[in-house]
Amino acid sequence: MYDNFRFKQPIYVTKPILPALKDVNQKLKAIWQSKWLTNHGNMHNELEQKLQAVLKVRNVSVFNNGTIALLTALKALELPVGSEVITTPLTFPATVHCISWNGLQPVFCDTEPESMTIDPERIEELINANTSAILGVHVYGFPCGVEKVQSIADKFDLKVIYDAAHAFSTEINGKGIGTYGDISMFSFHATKLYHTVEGGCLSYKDDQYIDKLYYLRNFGIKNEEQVVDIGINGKMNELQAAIGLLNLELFEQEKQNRRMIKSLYVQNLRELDGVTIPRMPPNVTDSMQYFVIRIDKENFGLSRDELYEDLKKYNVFTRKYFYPLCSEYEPYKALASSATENLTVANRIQSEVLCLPLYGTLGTESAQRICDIIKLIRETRLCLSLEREKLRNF
Ligand code: T4K
Repeated sequence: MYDNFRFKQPIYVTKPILPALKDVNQKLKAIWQSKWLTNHGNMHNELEQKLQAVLKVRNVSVFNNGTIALLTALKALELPVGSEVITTPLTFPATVHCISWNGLQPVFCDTEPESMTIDPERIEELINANTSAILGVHVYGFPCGVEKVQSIADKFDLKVIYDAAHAFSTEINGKGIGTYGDISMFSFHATKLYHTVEGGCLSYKDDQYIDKLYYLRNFGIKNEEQVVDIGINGKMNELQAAIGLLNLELFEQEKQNRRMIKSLYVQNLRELDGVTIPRMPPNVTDSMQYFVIRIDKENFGLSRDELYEDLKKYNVFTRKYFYPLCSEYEPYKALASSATENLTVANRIQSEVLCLPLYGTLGTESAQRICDIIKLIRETRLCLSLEREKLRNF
C-alpha cells in the first residue's frame, strides 16, 4: 500500500445533494405556520405537479419511499393472487420483495449482456397461463428494451411495471422513461441523484390509476365514511416534500458535476485491459446515478472482489451492486427460475460489477486519484505475481 495515495477521509459510493440550510429554514417556517405536516399537504401537491414536468410524464403520485410505491403499484394493477411476475435477479432486494409481499410469485429471467437489464429474448420462454406481469428494472439507469418488452406484453396480455429507482430524469429519444409500461417507480432515497431524504413516486399514463393510487396510499380511505380498498400508509410528509422541492433546483447541476467525473473515469479506465465500461446508448440521457465498471479477472490480473478489498485500504469504499443476485437470497434460491444455468449472463455480471464513487462534491481531483489508485493496485499485484512466478521457476 502506498500511503501517500490513501484518502484521509473515507470516500463512499455516493453523497447526497443538500439544499442550503437557510432555504430549508424558509420552507420549515411555512410548514410551521400552516401546521400541516402530512396527508397530502400543499408542498406534497406542488411536488407532484412539478415532477410531472421534470419526468415528462402524464401522472405522478409521490410516496414515503420507493419500496412502498412499488408495492402499491403492484397492488393497483390487481394481478391475480399467486400469479407469476417475470423479473430480473440483478437488482436491489426491494424489487423482488414487492412481488412476494403482494402474494405473487417472482420468476427470474436472465439479463442482456450489454444493458444488464431483463433480456426480452428470454422472457417468452418463461410465460405460461399463470403469468400476469413483467417487472423490468432500469438498472444503473440503463433502460430496459422497453419496446420489445411491450410487444411481448401486448402479445400475451401482460402488465408491465418498471422499477426506475436509478433512472430519475432518464429519457429515451427525449421521452421520459416513466412513460413506458403501465406504471414506473422512481426512488427518492438519500443515495439517489435526486432525493427527498426518503421517498419515491409512481408515474403512469392511464388516469384510472389516479384515484386508485390515492386511496391505496392512504389506507384505502375515500372519505370519512368510506374505505374502498385495502390500502397502506404510503404518504409523503411535508418535510420530505420541502426537501424535494428544493432539490429540484439542484439536481441538474449535480448531474453536470457527475458528468465531468464520469468522463474523467472513462478517459482513465477505458484503456485498462480487463476493464469494461458499459455504455449508455446514444439516444438515452444518462441519469448519472452510478458509474459502473466490469472487471474481467483473466485480463485485469485481479478479480472484482480483490480490487474492492484493495481499494478499501486506500479508504475508497466502492459497492458491488447487485451482488449477490436476488435469486441467491434465502427466500428465492429454491425457485426453479433461480437455477444458475438459467441465469448465466446475470451470474457473470454479478461477479464483475463494481460501482465507483460518483457524486458532485467528489471533484475531478479525487476521481483522478481513485483512477491512479486502481492502476497502482493492478500494477502492484501484477508485479507481485511476476515475482512469485520467477521464484517458482528459479
Ligand atoms: N429498487 C431498486 C432497483 C433500488 O436500487 C432501490 C433502492 C429500491 C428499489 C428501493 O427504493 P427505496 O425504498 O430505498 O426508496 C442503498 C439505498 O438505501 C437504497 O435506496 C438503494 N436502492 C440501494 C441501491 O442503495 P445501501 O444498503 O447500499 O445503503 P447504504 O446505507 O450502505 O448507503 C450507501 C452509501 O451512501 C454509504 O456508504 C454512504 C452514502 N450515504 C448513505 C446514506 C443513507 C450518505 O452519504 N448519506 C446517507 O444518508 O442501500
